[in-house]
Amino acid sequence: MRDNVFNKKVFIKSVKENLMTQYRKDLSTASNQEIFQAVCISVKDVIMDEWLATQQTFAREQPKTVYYLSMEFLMGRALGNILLNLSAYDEVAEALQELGLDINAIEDEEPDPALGNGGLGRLAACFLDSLATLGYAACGCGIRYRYGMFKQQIIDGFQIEVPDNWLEHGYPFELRRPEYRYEVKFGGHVEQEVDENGKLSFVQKDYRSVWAIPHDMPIVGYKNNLIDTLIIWDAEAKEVFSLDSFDKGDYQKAVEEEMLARNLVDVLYPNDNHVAGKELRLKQQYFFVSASIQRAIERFKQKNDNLMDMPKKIVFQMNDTHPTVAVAELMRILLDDEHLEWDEAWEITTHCVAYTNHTIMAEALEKWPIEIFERLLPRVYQIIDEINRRFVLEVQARYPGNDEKIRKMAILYDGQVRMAHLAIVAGYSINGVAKLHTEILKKQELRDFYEMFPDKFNNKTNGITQRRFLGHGNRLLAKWVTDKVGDKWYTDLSVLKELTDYADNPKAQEEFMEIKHKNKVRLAKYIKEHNGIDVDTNSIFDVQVKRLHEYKRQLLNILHVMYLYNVIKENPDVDIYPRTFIFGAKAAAGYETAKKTIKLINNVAEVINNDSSINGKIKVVFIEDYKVSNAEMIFAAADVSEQISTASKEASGTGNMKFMLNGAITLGTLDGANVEMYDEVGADNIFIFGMSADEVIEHEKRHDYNPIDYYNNDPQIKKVLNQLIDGTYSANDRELFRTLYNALLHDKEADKYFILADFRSYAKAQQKVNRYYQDKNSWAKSAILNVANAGKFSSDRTIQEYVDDIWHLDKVKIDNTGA
Ligand code: GL2
Repeated sequence: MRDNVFNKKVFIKSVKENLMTQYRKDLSTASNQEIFQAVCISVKDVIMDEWLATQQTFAREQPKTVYYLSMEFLMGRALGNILLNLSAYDEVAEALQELGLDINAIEDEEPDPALGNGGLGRLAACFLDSLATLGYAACGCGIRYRYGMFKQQIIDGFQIEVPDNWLEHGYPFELRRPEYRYEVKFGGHVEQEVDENGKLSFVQKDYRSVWAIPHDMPIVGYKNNLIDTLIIWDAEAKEVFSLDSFDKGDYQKAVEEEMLARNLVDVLYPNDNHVAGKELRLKQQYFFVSASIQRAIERFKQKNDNLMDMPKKIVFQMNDTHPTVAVAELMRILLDDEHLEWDEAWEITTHCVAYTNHTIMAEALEKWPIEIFERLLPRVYQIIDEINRRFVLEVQARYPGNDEKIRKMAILYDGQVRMAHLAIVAGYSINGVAKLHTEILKKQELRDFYEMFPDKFNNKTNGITQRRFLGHGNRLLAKWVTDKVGDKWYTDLSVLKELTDYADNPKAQEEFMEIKHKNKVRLAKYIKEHNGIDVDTNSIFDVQVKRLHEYKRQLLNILHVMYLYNVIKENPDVDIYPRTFIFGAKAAAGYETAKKTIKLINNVAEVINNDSSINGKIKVVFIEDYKVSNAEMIFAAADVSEQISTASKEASGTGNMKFMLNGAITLGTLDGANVEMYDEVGADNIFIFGMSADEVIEHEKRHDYNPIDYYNNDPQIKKVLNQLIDGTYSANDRELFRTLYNALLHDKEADKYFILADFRSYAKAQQKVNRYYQDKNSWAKSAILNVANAGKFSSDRTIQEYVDDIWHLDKVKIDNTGA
């Protein structure tokens, strides 16, 4: 079937027909957007058959299914990825070429569905790709935000947020399924009723409710005919309110329900690793969780009549604390709708839910005021109260008289609902996302829970999908790898190890560097078009792209650039190989320090890039609107990957892995998954600097860090910091960067992220990079070894570990004759 449609001739005919039926246009008059839509319809035709065949197979074979509950799925563009996984990319590219069209230009017509902030949301997307490719029944469950992650514009060096109206032209790959809608209730109060058998039940009264309408997105497995589903839920008012209701006296209610539905899924909160604690956010969480669980249970009941068997067929993986209200919602449905006893419901729940922790940052730990919770979700709150009551008894039995334990571990405490505690008490598995992170959880953050439930804890080091981040993003390198080791790496990344044989081979090194150069030319063109800056494609491309956050220390990077600039100015003959420092980062809209850092980077760029006296030795570029689609191009072009978070703060990182897979050499701290990358690639092929996680944690405990000492004792550091407030980079407003200066030296928690403590060690590592790059063969060898040792970081490996240790899913084979 695939052969047929992706036969070039058939495909071209189908695209032309779609243009005619959709727009009454031919190729000469259609816009690229219209051609994009027409191409998608042709592709969808193929997908639909396989999707149906997959769902029929699932219905017949009843494999255990993972429901991956996540507030965020940072999918990125679908078309190219789908074509790649259908192994039709080249055919379609050629077909389009015959029509005089460039596939890249057509792909560029697709908006980036940006239903996520950063690493956590992109991880969810990589996981779905791996689940489908490995042949598992999986259902991603999320929210169809009308506005995804904002688009970033840089105006006069400042970040401006522009709404991301990704649905403007209609999204071709989503399928609206109103027939599978569910009601989700908010507010009101709970009444106790006694039924005819004398059984007590709890009924929510006077609530407001909305319909949750699922939209299905296909998740195409790689060359295996299997298509899983991502459900994103939209909200609709239950009754379209009409003046009619006025007479019935429920006009007010109808208006409120209309408003509730309209606001509910309007926008993704643009905070990464930080909670704003807004009531609407809790509504969003409950909304998609309730709908997803209702759907899972209804499907289960179609083929099973004993709810106690649910754990054999269903697992809910909670992606961070955001969906952990799932614990109580599942209990509620089992108790109130299915009329099970508490112990039965608890038995099922505690064998169906598992929790992944993605951060130890205190400001990211979700706690909701009981007042909000009780008002919004009165019945769910009652259930949490009961779970807490029983858990506290357990703690008391285990640690008699130890009130401290209760204070630290209770789910309800100090007027708040601690979502992580709810997840840990109910979840049968708790995992961190890199070895170091899991150890920190066990020894520090979740120590009491680890002591009580040691068997629940496990590590699952993150991964990335090689199909998007090498196969699609770096086609030149993908082809080179295939020429060397065959194409098995698409589904088994460990075969990259075989590239080790080429690391010392001068011809292979030359080919590799030539590909890197071509990718740099491609990025330089993008930078010229978007920033108007000319960059030297022979310079070292030194890249830091990720969300802007103090702990990720973009500030350390730019302070070092300021320092280098001083060095060059003072000593124009200094040995510095030309370097382009490339940044890309969005800051949460309300995060002032992060936004100031963006402004600083842009102002430094302005000064340095326009100083002809340094002969273009260093340049600084801030790429606007960093997102999945330009990320693919950036990774491919990078020589140096900056992974410089304060040790212990970055739970894992996944950008680090994407750079590695594309042959960039990491300059980083021993934090998150960098530790495991170091283990894989070896000390000679990575630049490590800075304090260890243990050292950082020690200083934090002892409160003995004083950044002023570094300022006073190191004249070059002093000079750089003074330049923040002497107008060097803000001639018209010397006070502009005062807050950054104070944050480093004078605020209460001055230099919270140990920038000055790590500065010298970082500068030294940078100096090593500078020297090493000039030894072309050694550099090429290390770069190739990075690719060769990236195999561990495939999300296929991660997913297989989740399956083996947590989910226990069945592998499914889809008959390729289709439906
Ligand atoms: C994060 C972590 O910060 C990041 O280190 C990790 O790689 C990802 C995925 O596990 O999760 N946690 C978090 O809240 N966000 C992340 O990116 N937003």
